[in-house]
Amino acid sequence: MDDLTLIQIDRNVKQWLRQARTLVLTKMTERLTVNEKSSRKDLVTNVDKENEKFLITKIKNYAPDSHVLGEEGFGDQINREKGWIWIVDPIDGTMNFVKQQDHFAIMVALYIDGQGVLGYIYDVMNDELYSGGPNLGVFKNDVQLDQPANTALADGLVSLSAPLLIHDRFNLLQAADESSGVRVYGSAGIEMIHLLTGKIITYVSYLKPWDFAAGKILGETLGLVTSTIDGQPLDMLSSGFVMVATENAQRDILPIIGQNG
Ligand code: 2AM
Ligand code: CA
Ligand code: CA
Ligand code: CA
Repeated sequence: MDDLTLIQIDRNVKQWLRQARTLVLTKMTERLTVNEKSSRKDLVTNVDKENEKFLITKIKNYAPDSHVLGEEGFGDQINREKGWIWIVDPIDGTMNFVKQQDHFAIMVALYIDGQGVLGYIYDVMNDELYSGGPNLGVFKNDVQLDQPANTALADGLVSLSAPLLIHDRFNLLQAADESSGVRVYGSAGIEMIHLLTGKIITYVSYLKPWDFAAGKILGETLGLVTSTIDGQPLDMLSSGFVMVATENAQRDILPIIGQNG
């Protein structure tokens, strides 16, 4: 794909995302319909669903041959990486959305034949859109971001998902203890933004494709490494324990993971 086409797609996606943000902000002023999915800690609202439908309609109108993987199920069944695959998380951090009306993101990613091309993480309440990909670089709104420093574990803050912390999985508490400290934001998208801007140096969580699709593209563009928790390559269509980190932090954490069960 030539750069001109890429820039045109990028411009369109940003426009949809701004409209999606307005949709979410408007719907937030009305009463939410909140339902449980797998548990009382796993919520979905009418806004998640309406925003996913909105984004899928925009994508399908613009690029009808695309396939869309959406968290709330309004997209397509996808079992191979071929072609244009868009991955949509209409509200990432739904618990934060419901309880805090803050700290949530809209995320979109475009993969072509399995390669990450464009990624978007929109911090709705701060009106900060992180966007880009390997051919464009990474931007916070209109400002290009530099690579974050390649900080070692001992010198930076790490983020672990609450379930991993609470249940002390994979010996991660020791890794956390060897860092400068732990921060937990409750939205994979917001954690990714903190990685992109160098505010944290590692994020580990159980994630599904829509949770990490955009962050993987943006993070790798800025020299961060994304892998499974044991350092293996991520399959973009599978769920699992994911680590996003600076190269040095990953090097420091991998030997700690899994020690003592
Ligand atoms: P979500 O809000 O889009 O569901 C913290 O909960 C982070 O983990 C959020 O980014 C959330 O995304 C994601 N997540 C993935 N699976 C989850 C689950 N089963 N329950 C709650 N959050 C989940
Ligand atoms: Ca969810
Ligand atoms: Ca999510
Ligand atoms: Ca979601």
